Amino acid sequence: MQEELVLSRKEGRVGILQLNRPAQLNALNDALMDALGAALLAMEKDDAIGCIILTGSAKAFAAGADISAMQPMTLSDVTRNNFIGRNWETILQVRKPVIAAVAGYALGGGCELAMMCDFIIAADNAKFGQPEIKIGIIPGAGGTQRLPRAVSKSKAMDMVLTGRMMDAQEAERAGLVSRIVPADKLEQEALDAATIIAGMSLPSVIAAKEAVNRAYETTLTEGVRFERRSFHALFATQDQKEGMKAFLEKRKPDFRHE
Ligand code: DAK
Repeated sequence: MQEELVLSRKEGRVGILQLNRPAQLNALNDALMDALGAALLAMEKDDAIGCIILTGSAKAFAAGADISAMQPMTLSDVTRNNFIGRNWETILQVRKPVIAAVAGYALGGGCELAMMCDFIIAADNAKFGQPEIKIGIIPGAGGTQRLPRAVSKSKAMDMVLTGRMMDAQEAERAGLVSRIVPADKLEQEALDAATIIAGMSLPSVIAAKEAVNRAYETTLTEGVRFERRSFHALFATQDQKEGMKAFLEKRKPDFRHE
């Protein structure tokens, strides 16, 4: 029987998805991306999940799109089948936070997938890169757009044009990852962060994610206006009343996600 390409489990209100093609360093093929999309959408629908972790193996988050699958593809193939567009960006439909927990290689499509997550926690052995130029292509799943926004134009150009990797320390200095942890603590650190987020009021978590993402898509004035509307709207939730009441009563809030 074929191993599942994406392993899915729950820890409390946290959903954990693990890419599972270890022999190919989690190289991303169509079947895996279909499985990942389906698993993400199932967690998005599940009221018992408030935050999602996406991770790989100890050696690789994902070493990129599957080169053996891509090598024979023609322009006609990739255009007709909407290669990448069809199933690689399902993660962007998920409104709950998705944390990338990255150990080992996050290269090419793997780095792009990590950047589509809301933030990246890196193991100290993580390596990031967009090496597509070395195999005669360029990043095709947002790397040329998200990397400069994350690390500046100069560093993104360096990475995309030379194909070199950056280690976890450089990635943290550049702002690509939010924190670095020892490799053997990665799972726990990601779970701790996700558990904190999943314990917040889900409507405010969704509003917060949407507002931060808006910063990438609009002007400062429009972004602040958008934030203000969402901020005002949260006063319609029970959880806003409960959160503030609990603070005043010096107790933990009992959020019902309503
Ligand atoms: N694809 C397929 N197989 C891969 C792979 C990949 N990306 N990366 C590794 N593997 C396989 C290796 O072939 C090897 O398989 P066997 O020989 O054992 O059968 C196995 O995984 C272990 O790899 P290595 O033996 O190479 O392991 P090492 O530790 O020596 O080296 C490495 C690790 C990560 C440095 C090396 O494997 C490597 O350089 N891998 C390729 C990294 C890479 O170039 N990634 C970018 C792929 S291109 C598009 C949109 C997006 C994209 C493309 C088009 N369009 C819209 C058209 C995205 C493109 C990419 O991501």
